[in-house]
Amino acid sequence: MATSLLPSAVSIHKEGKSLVSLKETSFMGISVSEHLSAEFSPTILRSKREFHQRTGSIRAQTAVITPTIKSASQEKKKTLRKGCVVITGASSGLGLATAKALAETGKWHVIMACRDFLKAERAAKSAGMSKENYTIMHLDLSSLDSVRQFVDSFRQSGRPLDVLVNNAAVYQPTARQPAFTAEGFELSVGTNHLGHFLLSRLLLDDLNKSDYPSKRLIIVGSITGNTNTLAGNVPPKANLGDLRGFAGGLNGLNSSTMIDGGNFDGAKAYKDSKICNMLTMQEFHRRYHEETGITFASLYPGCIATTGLFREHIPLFRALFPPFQKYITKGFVSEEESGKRLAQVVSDPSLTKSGVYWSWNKDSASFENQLSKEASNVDKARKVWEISEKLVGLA
Ligand code: NDP
Ligand code: PMR
Repeated sequence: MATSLLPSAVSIHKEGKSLVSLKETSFMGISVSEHLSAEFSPTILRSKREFHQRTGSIRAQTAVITPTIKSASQEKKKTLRKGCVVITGASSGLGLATAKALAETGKWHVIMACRDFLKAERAAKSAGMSKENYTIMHLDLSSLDSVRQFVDSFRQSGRPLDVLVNNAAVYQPTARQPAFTAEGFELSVGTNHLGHFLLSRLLLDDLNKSDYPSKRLIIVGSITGNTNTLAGNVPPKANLGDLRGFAGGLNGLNSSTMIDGGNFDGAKAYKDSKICNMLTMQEFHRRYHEETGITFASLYPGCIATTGLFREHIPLFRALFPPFQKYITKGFVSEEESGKRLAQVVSDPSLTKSGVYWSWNKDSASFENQLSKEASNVDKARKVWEISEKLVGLA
């Protein structure tokens, strides 16, 4: 296949460096400040050559004329087709661990939708994933053009879409000034919520077309966006307010960069983005579950205190956070364990219920958890949906 035809085969270079200055930060009573030079390395995009054609067996299922005399081999093919799952942000942490867990079963082909192709390739290799079980495709969720290009490239690959996992996220707890997406939305909500919102809306059709027995759309949520928990009450607390900043486009020009219209706070913006993720999952469920049979789900995978999510936090935080979660809150979970949890939400036959926010207890057994009042507010979910549609150009 001519890779040059694919939008994702073009080389794009992000230019420049950005100097992010960190504000005075205190963790457990100790106040620290420092400066971080965040260098955005050029992103090399390549497209994989191994675009396997969709097997005849997938099509054959819809073209069987004499269903009464299905041969044993047809039945076998039906049960043996590999599922195809797209995981955003699969180059590290939870996304990588999930990709690995699913690839290892031999039952899944994982599309690792990542902004840094080389990083993803190295990560997949060092995780020991074998080549026939994954494909890396470029996706930068902080650019809506990139989201659209990804959808085009994915469609050109000819693969079916059986499960979509919206996992990628950025967290900027120490940024003094807001950063922005290509379209000028505050970076955390722009990437974690709006990028995924457009991706999910565009790929809903593809999911709907899949003939896989259980089609799922998963959006990773978190405890810290839920104010009905101790973790969710650590300041700054998530709060979308009356959505005035969101309605204004989060651009810091004619509106606030924060959804509730307040002053910029990177940690709050992340938590707000997680509420949007959880509200969006429920709104998808209300609008599309009955009609499509797709399972919509969110989850809190546990506190994976060692991941790259905390890369912009101060070194003291990064050093103390894992032992704090391990020995004090006991909420710590390893990347491997969190990957197994998300992999369950992708493929476990017992987790097909839609509209659910999954969590796991101390014995690592899954249960349906309660969302906070705000993260389950039906009216707010509808408003967030409608504003998001406008911001990403769907309405
Ligand atoms: P990581 O930082 O390890 O992983 C985040 C992934 O998102 C990385 O692969 C990163 O890519 C990718 N990403 C960031 N920005 C973009 C972008 N613009 N376009 C495409 N990909 C992007 O963090 P985690 O694994 O911890 O986080 C994964 C999910 O888990 C998030 O949704 C987070 O909210 C959630 N979560 C995490 C918890 C934790 O304790 N760690 C707890 C609860 C939820 P790159 O490698 O190029 O930086
Ligand atoms: Mg929290 C049961 C208690 C619990 C749990 C499960 C978490 C998870 N945290 C808990 C409690 C506390 N935290 C307490 C008591 C404090 C005050 C010392 C505390 C502090 C704290 C900070 C400063 N915690 C944090 C931070 C972060 O910067 C992390 C964050 O909010 O990222 C958005 C974080 C987290 N605590 C968690 C989890 C899962 C996180 C991070 C990841 C996330 O929600 O995505």
